[in-house]
Amino acid sequence: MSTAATETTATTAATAATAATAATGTAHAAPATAHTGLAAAYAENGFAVLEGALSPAEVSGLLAEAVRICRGERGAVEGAAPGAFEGSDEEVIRRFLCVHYPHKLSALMRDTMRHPAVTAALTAVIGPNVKAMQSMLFIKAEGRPGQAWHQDEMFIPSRDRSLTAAWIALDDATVENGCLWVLPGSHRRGVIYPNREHDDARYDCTVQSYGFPYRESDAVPVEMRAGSVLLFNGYLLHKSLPNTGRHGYRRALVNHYMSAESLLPWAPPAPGEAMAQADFRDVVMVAGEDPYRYKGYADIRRPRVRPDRDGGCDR
Ligand SMILES: O=C(O)CCC(=O)C(=O)O
Repeated sequence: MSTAATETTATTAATAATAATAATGTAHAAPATAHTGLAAAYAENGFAVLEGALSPAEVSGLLAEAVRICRGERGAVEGAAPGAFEGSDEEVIRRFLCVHYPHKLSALMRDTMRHPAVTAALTAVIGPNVKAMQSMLFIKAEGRPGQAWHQDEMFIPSRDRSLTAAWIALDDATVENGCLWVLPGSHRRGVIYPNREHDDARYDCTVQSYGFPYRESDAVPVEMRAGSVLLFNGYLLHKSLPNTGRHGYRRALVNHYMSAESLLPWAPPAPGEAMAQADFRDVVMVAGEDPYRYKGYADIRRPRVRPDRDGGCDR
């Protein structure tokens, strides 16, 4: 994997705040200076953009691999509709909103979890020992929904608030095609807000957060070039809107990480085990040492499609 083309910069809120200023006339995030370090800006805002972290060749390789995954050439994808793998590449990939756990199907996706530029940034914001537990491959063709306001720690709990997403843009992500929107600084209170079902057709079937002290007008779109990576904290409120482009995709690969020191209570404890000891071991080490290596590793979650609104929300 090449690092030569990698210019990892802590552009962070400057990019998003500039975008927000352009979109709404108001800067919603504290402006970053050229001297703002990645970790400091991330701590302040809850997110940071690594410009050009992946080379164009790496992005092309991932896009080609995405086609193989959606064609079923890398193995079974649970929940794929009958006939989903048949047709032209274009017909096939647009049937998928999102495939969960592509790293379980593809060595390239697994290797990308450990991309050197991303790993360097992760160790700066998390610490020296980092593990991954989830990947998601979004295709999101035109007309497909976004995901309502949420915090990732509501779904993947860490014990030390270290959950961090690396959202890798595989197409230029724009407001039109459904880039992420964030509420800068919303991670800082360390509160998990309540969530509920919704019937808003702009969003997929995932529950939405509510009751938080921020307004829609505080939200900032994070437009990014393909190959750039958005790191964001698991307590940061974020959402995405539908792809309203006339044609095309908003593809992204999203990997989730936390400190290797944190237990991962992502499933009920085993019989006889205390809740406080629950530790989901279907993880991939990406940096440093695993203090729980003695427990061994598991292969539990299966690659699957994410339900969207085609045919309603089947909950
Ligand atoms: O990419 C999207 O549209 C949603 C992704 C997201 O919210 C997440 O990765 O937590």
